[in-house]
Amino acid sequence: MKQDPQNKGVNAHSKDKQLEEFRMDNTGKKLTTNQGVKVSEDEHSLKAGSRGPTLMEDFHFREKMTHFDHERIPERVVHARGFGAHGYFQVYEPMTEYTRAKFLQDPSVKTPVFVRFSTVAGSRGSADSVRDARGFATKFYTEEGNYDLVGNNIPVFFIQDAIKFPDLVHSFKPEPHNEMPQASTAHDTFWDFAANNTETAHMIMWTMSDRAIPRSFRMMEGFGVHTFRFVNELGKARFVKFHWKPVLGTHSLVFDEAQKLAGKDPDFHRRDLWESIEMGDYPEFELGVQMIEEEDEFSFDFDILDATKLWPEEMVPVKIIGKMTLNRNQDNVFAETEQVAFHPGHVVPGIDFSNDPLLQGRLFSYTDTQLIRLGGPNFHELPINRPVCPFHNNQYDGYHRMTINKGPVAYHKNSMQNNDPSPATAEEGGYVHYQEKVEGRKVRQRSDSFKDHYSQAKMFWNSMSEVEKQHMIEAFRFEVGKVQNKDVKQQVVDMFSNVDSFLAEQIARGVGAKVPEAVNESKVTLSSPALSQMNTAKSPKTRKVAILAENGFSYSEVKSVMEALKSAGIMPEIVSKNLGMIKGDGGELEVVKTFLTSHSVMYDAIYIAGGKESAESLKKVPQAKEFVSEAYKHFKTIAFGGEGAELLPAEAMDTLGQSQTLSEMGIVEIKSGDASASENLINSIAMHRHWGRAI
Ligand code: HDE
Repeated sequence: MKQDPQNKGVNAHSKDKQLEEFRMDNTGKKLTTNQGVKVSEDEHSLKAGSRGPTLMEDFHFREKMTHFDHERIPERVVHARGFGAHGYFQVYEPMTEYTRAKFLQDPSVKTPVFVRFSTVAGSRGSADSVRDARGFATKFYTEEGNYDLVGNNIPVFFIQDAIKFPDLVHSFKPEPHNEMPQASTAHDTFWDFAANNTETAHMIMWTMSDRAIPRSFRMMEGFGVHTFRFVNELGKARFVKFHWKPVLGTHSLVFDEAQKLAGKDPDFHRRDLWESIEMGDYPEFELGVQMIEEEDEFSFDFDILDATKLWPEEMVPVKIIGKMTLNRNQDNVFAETEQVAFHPGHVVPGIDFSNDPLLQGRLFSYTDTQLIRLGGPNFHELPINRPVCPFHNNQYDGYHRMTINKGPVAYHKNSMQNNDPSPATAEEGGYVHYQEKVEGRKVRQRSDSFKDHYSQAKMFWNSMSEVEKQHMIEAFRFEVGKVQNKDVKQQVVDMFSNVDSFLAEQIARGVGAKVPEAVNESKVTLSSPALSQMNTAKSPKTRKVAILAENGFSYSEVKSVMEALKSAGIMPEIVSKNLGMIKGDGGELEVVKTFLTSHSVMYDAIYIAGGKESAESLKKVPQAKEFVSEAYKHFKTIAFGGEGAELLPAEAMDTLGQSQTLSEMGIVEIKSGDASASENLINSIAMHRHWGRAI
């Protein structure tokens, strides 16, 4: 493997170029063994007679079978199900004042990145749309080495000290005696852990909110969670928290839809990511930082080292410093998504750690887990993990070593090799740890400043809209309702009465527990508008619309709506009873999905085409009616042309003709020749969901 000796010229293509040396294309090639010997036959093992036993000397059979037998590696102990994509990152303006990190200096430099999105609890084959936190891990291949920002889509964590991580994970994974349930916290052990470890309260509020069922990886925020440090050239440090803000805004599914998707399309999120990149709709995320001066470390009513606390954006503004664009799908999921090895300890000069006890423990865990998962200490040599800058040291040998290190010297200091490879000074780019003064007795204790478990949980609750609060109540009722142990249910209700008495009462009523009498709810009145998804960016771009049509549909109407949608960056698809062409009055269109191969949960909006004959035949298809009623139930925009109105659900029919109510309800009438109709539809789709229809 060649390395760029000058360490120059890292650009958006550097990683792609490096990976190219490892890519293998079998087209037009002869089949060989791994030793390169051409194979003459690949369907029959070598036998003593056509009905006789297989012979040991069949090296082709043995090699093929042995390799197959060893194809699997252990899945990640958490975040097992994930999906990656390549792209690049560009800073908007030099960050010299705050950090010396080279990739944050020059706005003309495109630093290659690989991102892996994941769920946390489920196995590698579990469904994408489950209620869970999402991992959002980014590897920046910078000219100074790899920097990993290993975050989640939730800004806080369940626990404060890493030593509790194995307990937390054991509680939410399937229960060991019967290995149920898969990819879900809706079971006794998780809620038992929660109620007996009340530092979980804040993150549970997030996982019971819509944040835990994102519409798309492309529409969720990312957070570094911990407090890190930026350190500039002069050695001045500031505390920093990292944020990713999706350009399309932060949007969620509704729970019923998420649950149905888990069956209808378990690959919903990876398909969405893959397809959007294939179509050139590149996902974009802006990088933001919140910074706190070292001297302000104790100016807040929470401890900035406590990972169960966020820094309210209204208090500590998020400075947007750059943008990441994901523009290339991986070539091979195993080689890239599965073998990529992230580690929050992979930092570059200018980025340093804090004493957050959760972060400190992570700094141990990630390399340790790669050793078992990737089978030895040389996982940094795997193509996806290699830095794009040179790397030299005296670490030799080990399983699967690929580098051929030359010469007899594998130690430092030495005279035989002029002391090479030699340490670099800070000026030469050497990593110098921030010289934080530390003093203290060795104690197994947690700081008193970590003891408040409820104030920010309450702030989160205060920040939700009424609709979001209702969703949370339903999520709690679902999850705690699945708990068998009555005592655990009561403990959970009692715990959340410390957050909000109304919430606790609602959970209690739903799960058959007692409404707590002695309520000790948090007195916090603060709310943070940034936490509500109602205040997010709205865009119609990349939304998917199902057009329901049958023979006899109104061709000119559908054609003009389709064109308008496409030019707004929306993806329309014709859904009908059968695949093939359908005839309208004036032309034909191709059906790409049927009521069997798709479902309304796979779309953001639907449009029932006008045309008497089309509407008549759609009415005879029960799945077509279900398609519409489900879209209605999931608060999605529903458009109709002419007779298409006959498929609208009864509640929607009642409002027909009252144009004000119609648009509030997200129902759009397409009148032929009315140019504003398509525009109304596009605006309605951009709203994401129409909560005016709620409850
Ligand atoms: Fe992780 N975490 N984690 N985690 N984590 C892993 O590393 C761990 C935590 C996160 O796409 C593991 O390579 C400990 C917080 C992501 O490959 C493991 C603690 C956050 C991913 C591990 C935490 C994360 C992981 C399993 C408590 C958000 C997937 C496989 C101290 C900031 C990365 C692996 C990928 C994966 C340990 C808590 C994010 C076992 C001990 C907080 C996104 O090393």
